Amino acid sequence: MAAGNGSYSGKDIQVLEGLEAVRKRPGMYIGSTGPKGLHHLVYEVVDNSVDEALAGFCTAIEVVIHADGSVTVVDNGRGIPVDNVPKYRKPAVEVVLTVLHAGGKFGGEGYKVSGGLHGVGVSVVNALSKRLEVEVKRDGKIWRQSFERGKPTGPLQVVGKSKATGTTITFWPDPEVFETTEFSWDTLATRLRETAFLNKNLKIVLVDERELEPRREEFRYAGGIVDFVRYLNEKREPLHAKPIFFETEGPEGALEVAMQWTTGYTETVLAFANNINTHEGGTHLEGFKNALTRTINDYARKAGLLKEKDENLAGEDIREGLTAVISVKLREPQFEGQTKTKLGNTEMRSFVQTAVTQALADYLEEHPKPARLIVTKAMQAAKARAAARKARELTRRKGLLESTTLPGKLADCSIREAELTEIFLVEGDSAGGSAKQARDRSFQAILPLRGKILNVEKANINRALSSEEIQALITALGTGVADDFDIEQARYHKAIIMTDADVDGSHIRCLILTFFYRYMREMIERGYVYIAQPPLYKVSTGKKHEYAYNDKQLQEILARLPEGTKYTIQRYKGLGEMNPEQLWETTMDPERRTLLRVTLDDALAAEEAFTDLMGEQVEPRKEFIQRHAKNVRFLDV
Ligand code: 0RA
Repeated sequence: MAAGNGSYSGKDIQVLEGLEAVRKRPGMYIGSTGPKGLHHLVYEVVDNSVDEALAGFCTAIEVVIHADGSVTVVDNGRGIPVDNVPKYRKPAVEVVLTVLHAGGKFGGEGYKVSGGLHGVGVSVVNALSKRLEVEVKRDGKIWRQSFERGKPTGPLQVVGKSKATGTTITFWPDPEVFETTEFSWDTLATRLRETAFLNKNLKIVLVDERELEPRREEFRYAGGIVDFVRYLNEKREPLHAKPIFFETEGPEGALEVAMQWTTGYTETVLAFANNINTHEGGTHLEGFKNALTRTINDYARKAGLLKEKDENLAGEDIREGLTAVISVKLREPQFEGQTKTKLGNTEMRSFVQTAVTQALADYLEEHPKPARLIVTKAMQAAKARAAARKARELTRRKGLLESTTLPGKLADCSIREAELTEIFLVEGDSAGGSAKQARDRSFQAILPLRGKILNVEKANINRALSSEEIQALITALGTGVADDFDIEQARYHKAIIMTDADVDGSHIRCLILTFFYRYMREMIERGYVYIAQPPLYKVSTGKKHEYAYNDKQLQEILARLPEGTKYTIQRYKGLGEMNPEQLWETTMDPERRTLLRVTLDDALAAEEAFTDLMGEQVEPRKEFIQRHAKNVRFLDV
């Protein structure tokens, strides 16, 4: 396929595998059949449109969530080819939608890079949709075909004329496959915004028709990843006015970097390969970090800021307060790691390292003022870290952080095997008291946390560690913290946050999550952190009662009641309103409760939410709390 001149024809499409497997084991192709997998369907279609954009043929993509739960993705690319594929004696568009990996871009030539996560292709979306409709505008005509659960319901047909080109795909996710088929505006908006940042000038529109008044947002960034960094730093205070930007191309691929230090303590370095967020890092990120550490140290010495006797600055001190986006594009990316989001191509390490060293050295040379600020900040970070280490050694000697001296208010469980046990982090002493009575003490531990635990985003590690609530949390969990963190020492494999269903409760939940995110990230990565789901309502009819965990369930329960039944509804405002038995049967009993597992799926969304809520500026925090008062959905839980 010669993507350059559009001389594509059906015979170029390669066939790798049949589709049957997809419906049998959907998780293999889209990760899960939960909300994550559901949203993956949209990304898969959009990524195909983005590929058209990367190839230079598409400038706009629109994603519409319809009232009936379907999603339409429209692009103005070339349109999926409609000519016959000899091997199948079928139009290419039908092959693309019914044969796994028949994307037409697996032959090495063709698209320079391909964005689709594992390149599974739109056929996977088709297989997992109860219905799918495709419309192609191409060669002056409009073509249309429909499918049910991956199978055509009729042949490709011409339905009209058009001078335009492009592809429109509408799909209805199959409720037989997915645990939920409800799309989240926030999840889609976050991902599409990110895609727009990574593809300079590409216009992506998201529309939600489920509301009475349709919601619409347009993402288009002339500055690309520089705008991305500005966006991430919107609620932070930059150390230098303009983000540093550079790009380069070589036989290995293409590289773009945007970076800006802030006065804060948070390191936010996002790395992408072919538009995929490589959460687990990889060679490109290693190359970047190596270059950064060396170049800043070299400069600090040359400028006389670091003396001969001084030790080199550590990478983490240099990256304190840094926000950076690294984007590489390469021909044959190798994705490794647990979630296949770690770039493995070895040539990328030296490619990125060389490019960043050169560009950053030039920048520092040409911008002495920001350069000095950056080095000074790193030197301060190094000092603070040395002081924190000393403080930790002191507290350790005093036994404060040792797991042998468990906090007084912890009601521990009797079983010692961490895999079998759980700890409830409970808001307030009174709810803590109920939870202690309600629990199964063999495997459930209770740690009441009083009031608002220290705001760790604002405090550096030194101060955070001296907070009593935080110390209790660390000792109870047994893992140590930050540099000393050791997941193997975890005393429980479930840490369950249990807070009231009100604004204060969601604030406290956010504080605890921030703490995990900053200092015990691996607890989240391992899937050890959960959020308890207490009910919102109790519906009583005589002696019987039922619980509702959301408004929809409440309506369902009421609708199910026989005509004329008398009932009362109690709305729970806090955990304290439930007696121990109720707390047990609704929220703590593993047989009956639902837990939300916290994942770090979307680093951007998490960063954003934590910064919104915890950062220095008051306005965004207020706004965040108002927007998310009812359900904190910023993490993909
Ligand atoms: C196969 C080959 C070509 C384009 C596409 C597929 C294609 C797929 C999708 C899915 C959504 N939008 C899309 N746009 C294009 C190459 C076409 C050519 O060479 O003319």
